[in-house]
Amino acid sequence: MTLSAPPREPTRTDRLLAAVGGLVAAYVSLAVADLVATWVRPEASPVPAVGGAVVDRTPAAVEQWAIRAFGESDKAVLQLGILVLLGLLAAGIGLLALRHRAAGSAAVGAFGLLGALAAVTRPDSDSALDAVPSLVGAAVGAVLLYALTGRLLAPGAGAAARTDLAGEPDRSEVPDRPDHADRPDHADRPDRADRTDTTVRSDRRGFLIVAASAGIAATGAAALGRAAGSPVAEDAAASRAALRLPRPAPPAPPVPAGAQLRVPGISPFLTPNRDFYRVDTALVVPKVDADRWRLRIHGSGVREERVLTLPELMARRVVERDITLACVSNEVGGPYVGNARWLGVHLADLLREAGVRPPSEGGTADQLVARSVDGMTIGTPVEEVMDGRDALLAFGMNGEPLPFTHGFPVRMLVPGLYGYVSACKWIESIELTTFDAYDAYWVPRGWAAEAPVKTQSRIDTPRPLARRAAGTVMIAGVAWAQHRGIARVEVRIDDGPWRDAGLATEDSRDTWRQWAYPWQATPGRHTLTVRATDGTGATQPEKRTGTMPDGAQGWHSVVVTVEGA
Ligand SMILES: Nc1nc2c(c(=O)[nH]1)N[C@H]1C(S)=C(S)[C@@H](COP(=O)(O)O)O[C@H]1N2
Ligand SMILES: [Mo]
Repeated sequence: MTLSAPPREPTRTDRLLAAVGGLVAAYVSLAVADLVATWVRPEASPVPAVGGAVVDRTPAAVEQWAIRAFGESDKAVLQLGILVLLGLLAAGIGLLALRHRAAGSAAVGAFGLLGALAAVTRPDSDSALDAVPSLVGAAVGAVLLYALTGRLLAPGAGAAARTDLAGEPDRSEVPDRPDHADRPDHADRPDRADRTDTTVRSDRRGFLIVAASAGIAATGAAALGRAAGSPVAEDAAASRAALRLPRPAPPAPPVPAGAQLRVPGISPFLTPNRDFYRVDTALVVPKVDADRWRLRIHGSGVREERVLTLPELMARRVVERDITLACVSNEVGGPYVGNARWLGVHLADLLREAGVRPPSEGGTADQLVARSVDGMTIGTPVEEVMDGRDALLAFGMNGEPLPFTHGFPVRMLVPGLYGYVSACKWIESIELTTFDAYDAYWVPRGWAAEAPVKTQSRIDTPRPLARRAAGTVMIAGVAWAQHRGIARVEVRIDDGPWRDAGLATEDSRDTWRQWAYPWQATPGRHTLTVRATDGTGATQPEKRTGTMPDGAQGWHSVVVTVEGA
């Protein structure tokens, strides 16, 4: 056989298989990387790492749109998007490998480097080890792709037939052009074909066997890895299970009985933890080991830098407070608000002990920047934190340690401020600085540096487009204006007069307040509208505005149909 035999043109089936080979190699790479990441650090797995890098570089407008369009599934959608894009690229790399075997593997390696780069440049990465999952995954993928395309690359059948040198065409060959007639009718002898590089033939059975076994092995290994769990996450889960919450002194009074109205469909006064909304940028929920957790307090006006452990924090005077938390991304009538009973310590006391004074007392720092283990930065006005309100470092939520999704082991909370400027989860440090000197995470993304909660009221029942029988229909919901309190809620039917709704007993001015209005419903389509007045006497403005830059406002209304008797 001579080397001058023209290589066989890849058939459509070869191309299809090459693309499949690219996909299998990518899948195996990711599964291996994910498995390695369970030992290194789950956040260092390539998809969340690249996803995190994408989130951080996403323009504010796109991020806003994503939150609006996909709500709390925005992260799932992003990861799915990355996987789809990766799938297309992987198929392309498979095709490239068919043209140039080494180039295909090099491309897989390049993606591995990209993943590794994303992992080590994440703000929560503190070790070059984070590059390992992507690199190991890519190495395995590159070798696999090389092996797979080796099964396909063939000067093979067509050329063989023409030159009558190669001997055995692949029996499974289905060329684009019908040239079966030219084929010598020889038996398949793969061993001989492998010996001379000019007689390489498409070994599709071998391809499928390698692809399937690699795919199954990777899936199995990944499943085992998941089942065994990440040692990192396990330590954290064990530390949470072992945590004994301290008792508040004095114990908080129970929620007043009248704070909870008996109206079906109304939001419960206390939101159960599993129903509490979740908004954050974390693609993998940080699992912090409480035994290793430390909080560092430093910066302008701090006499001496302090580092606290969780037992030290819990040994302080512990308070329990009901506080309603709201997200600035909550549209009028939206779901990103919840109310819980939090257990924690007063942040202002800690700051005073450290020597910090608020600006009104001549303090040098007007901004407190809380930083989380995953690199989030949240800027809060020092004045509000120290003005006597219950700004907390919280470790308990509705009677249990904070759930991982809500910031275990410790988060911040400042009644009256939106979460993005006050409620840092997985907190690890507090720096005293100025608004001039530092922009926290959301600020360059178009959100206001300071953002007190705007008064909002929401109709929980009836739901939009509900149908009800004529007669008494309870219209009910919640209203909130944290730290100012809710003084009045009014309801309007169509263009009628505003009528006072009944208010549930106030728990505290830092919590939302339920309201209800018994409506004598008449047949037809009706628009129900609500508005609230806060403790300062300010009534919600009618005009709706979007959430950017400092929170939505406007009246919430729903349209319902009342059926005749
Ligand atoms: N570390 C960290 N803390 C965070 C965020 C985040 O993305 N990362 N999001 C903030 C925002 S925008 C809100 S509204 C609240 C939401 O808290 P929840 O998820 O417990 O409801 O957390 C805040 N704390
Ligand atoms: Mo938020």
